Amino acid sequence: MEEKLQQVCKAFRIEGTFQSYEEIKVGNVNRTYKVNYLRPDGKPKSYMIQAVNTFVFKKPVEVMDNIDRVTEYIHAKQPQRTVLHFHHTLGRKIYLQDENGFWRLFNYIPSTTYNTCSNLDVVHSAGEAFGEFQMLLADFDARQLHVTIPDFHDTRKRYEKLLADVAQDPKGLAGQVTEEVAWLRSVEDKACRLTDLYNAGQLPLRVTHNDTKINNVLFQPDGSEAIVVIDLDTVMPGLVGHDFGDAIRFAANYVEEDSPEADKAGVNMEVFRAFTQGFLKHTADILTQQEVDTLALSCFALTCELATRFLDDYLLGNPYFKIQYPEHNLVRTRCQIALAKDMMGKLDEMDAVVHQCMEQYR
Ligand code: GN1
Ligand code: MG
Repeated sequence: MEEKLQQVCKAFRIEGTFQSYEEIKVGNVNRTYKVNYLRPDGKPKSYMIQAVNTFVFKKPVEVMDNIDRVTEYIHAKQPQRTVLHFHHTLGRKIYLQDENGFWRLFNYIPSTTYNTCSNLDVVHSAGEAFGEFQMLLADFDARQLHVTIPDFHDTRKRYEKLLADVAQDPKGLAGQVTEEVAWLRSVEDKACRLTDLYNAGQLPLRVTHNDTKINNVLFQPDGSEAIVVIDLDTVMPGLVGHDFGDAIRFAANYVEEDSPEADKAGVNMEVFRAFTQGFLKHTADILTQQEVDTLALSCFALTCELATRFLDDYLLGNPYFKIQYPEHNLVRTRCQIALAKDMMGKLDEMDAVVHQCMEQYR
């Protein structure tokens, strides 16, 4: 690996001498490495290299094009803001495609990240960061972006795919998951309501991040202040509920998304409130009433949707999500289902918090 990473650095014209590297084990899709260099002036400098998963991102050049457009747009509006800086190859490309894969390289930003988080200041900042991202792109024409993963958050289609794969059962695993499938089916209409409302023309299409896990926000190394939103791979046209719902699914859960202790999963309402307050601070002015009214529901929708995705991947032999052990996707599924069940009982309470926070800003 070391040799490959050095080759990549060379292609991106990194100067100095290679010191060391480490794999950064975050993300369920791409592989990420931090490489440490000594610059010609003797100062240390680190870079991040990612091998983009081309099974997931079938058109990685379009992914990079979306990222480029969106970061340029934000940079033009707020030049002082930190953005990810992707290096260019000699051919002026921000990626390198070779026989080993699809590579990109960006500056390492000294920072801290969080997975589950009970520090409410951090959660509030994360909400602000994702809300601000949404707000800054509110006037960006979503049609300019490539749809890099078609139907990414089409919950109906995710259900259809799961049920088709349960029927086909290529690995003979469906018998193990009848309970999970039955529960997901029992809530299908509720889970798909966001998708249905969009299809009925009742929710506006926006530019969305689509992967708003709190660990996709970099924070100041020693504090709770957010620096920048990262992982723009799935920036695409989408619904505000996709960003809000996915963020809550991840950050407000008492346990990590793949916790084997599914019985401990559930929404921490304090975290929910802190994130919502942060998120609405920048978005209250741009959201439609229907969008506001469906924010709580979107959390349930996104949680069920991800459960169908994890379960489907399990049934297919895990071609999509990286796994650390054979049952990993099943464990993830169970944890998401447990969270969704808890959300069902808290929907009214969540909705009330959303409306209280809106009152604060309107
Ligand atoms: C994947 O790889 P990562 O962690 O950025 C996935 C998201 C899921 C998430 C669940 C392109 O994101 O949709 O919500 O795992 N990304 C893609 O942890 O499918
Ligand atoms: Mg991602």
